[in-house]
Amino acid sequence: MSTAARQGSREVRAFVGLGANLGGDLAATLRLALRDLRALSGCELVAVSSAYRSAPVDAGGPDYLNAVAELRTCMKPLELLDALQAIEQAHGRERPYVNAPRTLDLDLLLYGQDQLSEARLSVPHPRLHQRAFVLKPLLELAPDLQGPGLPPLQECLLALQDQAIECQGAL
Ligand code: PH2
Ligand code: MG
Ligand code: MG
Repeated sequence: MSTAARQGSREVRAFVGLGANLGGDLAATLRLALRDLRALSGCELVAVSSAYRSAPVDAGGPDYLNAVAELRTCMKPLELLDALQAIEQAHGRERPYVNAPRTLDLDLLLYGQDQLSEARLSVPHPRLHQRAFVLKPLLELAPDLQGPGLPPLQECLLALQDQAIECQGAL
């Protein structure tokens, strides 16, 4: 039995989107972020998608490199959000305006089948099903995945053919 199960806390399958479009070697940044996710107590890094390059969607600046990580966690959603934001800060994240280019973005995409709508956090991520840079790596890890309150994700991805995205291989 895992420690979480012994202590009575629920283990949840969560997915985190990683993105970067500032600061030089984007793949190196994402690898360091994965190292930081691996080091979180209360989280196990279960799987990591390939890295994907794409132009910014609804934003400006250089191309992004994105990936998705699957976690098994006994952290509560806001606790996990705090941990993700601390990692972003450690990588020099600044927030001058909405959708500004960023050294590192870590988004909590899904937290089991939970639906949350709080001031700091909406889960599933509200734009998850409208973005190929999220769906492509997410469905690479979990092709049959469905999110609570979301339309069928494979169909959503098919409808986003206009969002060009290029697989760059393993991180
Ligand atoms: N993130 C955004 C806005 N636009 N576009 C791409 N391609 N990748 C991103 O990660 C991204 C974006 C806001 O978080
Ligand atoms: Mg984001
Ligand atoms: Mg974010």
